Amino acid sequence: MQEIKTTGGTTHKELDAWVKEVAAHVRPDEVVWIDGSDEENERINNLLVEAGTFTKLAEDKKPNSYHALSDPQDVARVEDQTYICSTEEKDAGPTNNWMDPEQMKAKLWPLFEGSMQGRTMYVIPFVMGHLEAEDPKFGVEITDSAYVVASMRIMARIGRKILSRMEETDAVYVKGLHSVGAPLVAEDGQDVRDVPWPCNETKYIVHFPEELAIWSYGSGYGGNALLGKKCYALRIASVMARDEGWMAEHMLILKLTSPEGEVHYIAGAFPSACGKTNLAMIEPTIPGWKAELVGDDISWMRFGPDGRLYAVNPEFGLFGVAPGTGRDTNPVAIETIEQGNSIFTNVARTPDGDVWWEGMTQEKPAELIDWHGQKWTPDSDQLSSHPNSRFCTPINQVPNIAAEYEDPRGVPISAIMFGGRRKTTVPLVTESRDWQHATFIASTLSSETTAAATGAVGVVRRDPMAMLPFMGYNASDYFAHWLQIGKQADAAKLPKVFLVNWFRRDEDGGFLWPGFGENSRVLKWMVDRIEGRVDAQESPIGLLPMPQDIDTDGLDTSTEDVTKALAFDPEEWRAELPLIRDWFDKFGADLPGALEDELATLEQRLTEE
Ligand code: GTP
Ligand code: SPV
Ligand code: MN
Repeated sequence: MQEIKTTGGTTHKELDAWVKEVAAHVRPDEVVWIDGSDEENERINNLLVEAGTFTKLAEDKKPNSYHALSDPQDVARVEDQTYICSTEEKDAGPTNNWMDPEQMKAKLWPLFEGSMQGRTMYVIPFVMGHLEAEDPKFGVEITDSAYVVASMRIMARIGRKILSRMEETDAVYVKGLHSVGAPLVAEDGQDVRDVPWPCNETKYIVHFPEELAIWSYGSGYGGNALLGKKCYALRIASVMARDEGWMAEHMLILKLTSPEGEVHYIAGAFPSACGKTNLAMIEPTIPGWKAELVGDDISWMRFGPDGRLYAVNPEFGLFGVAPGTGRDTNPVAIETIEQGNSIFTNVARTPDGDVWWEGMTQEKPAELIDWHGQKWTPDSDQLSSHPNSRFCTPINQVPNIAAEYEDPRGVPISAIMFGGRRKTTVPLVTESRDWQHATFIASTLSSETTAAATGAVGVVRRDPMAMLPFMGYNASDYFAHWLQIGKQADAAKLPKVFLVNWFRRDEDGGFLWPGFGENSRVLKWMVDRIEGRVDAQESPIGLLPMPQDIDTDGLDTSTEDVTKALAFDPEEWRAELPLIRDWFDKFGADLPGALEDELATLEQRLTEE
């Protein structure tokens, strides 16, 4: 067999063998091991500019930053093509697509055959979480996409330093294999011209949790292609967490300091495009409160020696929804991206080499190149940017990043929020009665679907723990794991758990609650509850704030709207019961009895109301 030209390599024998085996099958022109250096990054970015994938933004607008437009068919996660291939179907559970692992490989391995012809095969060593962690979680992504290399460099700790540690410890690692599925040689041997965003109509995002492997084919989009993120840090890691007694969750992590100097770390689970990044970067509107960012998307939590739950953000960058991000809504994000070193995908470009998207400024620019690459003016009846367009930016550029982000031990969590987009029914804030009730609330979390995944937008679906698309195993077992975490701990040391909804609407469709920085008022109430400063009122769905305990000083929203946002309406909740019942029916006898009990209690309380 002919040797394939290779730059770099490894002394990790098993890794070396795997890379060679893959290379022989996908048949790239060359193999390049990614070292993570600045020179290498410059080379990759230049390649992407030459290929037409990247347009460099003006240095005086966004230094060292690039604009990319995807194929219009490759803009979001493909949940219907995402699989958990555990050996037993039961281990994938009723919420995941499943196929027998051998059958899936028999289907996919031929797709990968020759799939990298005419391209470079990159090998990216990475670690999710800290390299200095007690048990660092390594991964290697093989990819034929330079865009993925450039993005992974921002989103994860990658390169030579990671690989050296893997070699020293002969580390176990997650094997990520990714191809855009667009070889540059046709079946008849003719050369194929490359396009700026190669991808394939056929897409598969496949996880083999028992083998710590991920195979992703056909897409270049973030969550489908940056395998350290959702595929590893949530789907595969949730399986590791189940087995090792910790938690891998779809949560932001926020450090909050009250005017009295009390520090609380709060985690929050919201489905995709429902407000995690914005809340993680909140600029409180109430005087004296300080917020700092620890994480905006993923939280790995385990018990510390003091019996509290500690959270780590395993990521290195932010992959944020662009539309709606503006100086008035999320000034911290704007300050972060202004420092540059970022990739902007499927947003609009301005004539002077900057980017723009809906919600960045109140006033629309006179002229843009839209996300289809077409001329756009404010008269256009189309959006300039795709609703799931994204900024990808280094986390260390966040001006108010908490110093604890760097601490491999993580931060002790005082409260966990669950939230979603609900036009009706779900009040602004509700506190759970205890961990079992919290698990019930989380397991029945619901939200209107968004553009972060392909498919219909705005449809209410259950999204337990905001993890529906990210659980790497059976949801019933996942609920049982949550209940078990509660049993393991001293109840007094467990985080308090809250349900929130920033998205309730009035009859005219307007938001009842202004959201964004004003959400600090709700955070303040949570801290008051944690500190035992205020009482709450019992209701069938949990504990509700006394109206006077939500600080509305200086709030530019009518008392009537605030009251409506906070209201618990028994009628609406009675209408919710059959939906929750339907959802639980999916799990049959596997559903933990404790959750069944909680639903029975809710039904009973709502009937008595
Ligand atoms: P993923 O990165 O996909 O997981 O999304 P996310 O949960 O990080 O959501 P993000 O913070 O990016 O917000 C998604 C959209 O919701 C953006 O368009 C925001 O402008 C909007 N949004 C965020 N917070 C609020 C809020 O408090 N109120 C309202 N009305 N909109 C919000
Ligand atoms: C999400 O969809 O939840 C995201 C973007 O954060 S992605 O990385 O594509 O999953
Ligand atoms: Mn986000």
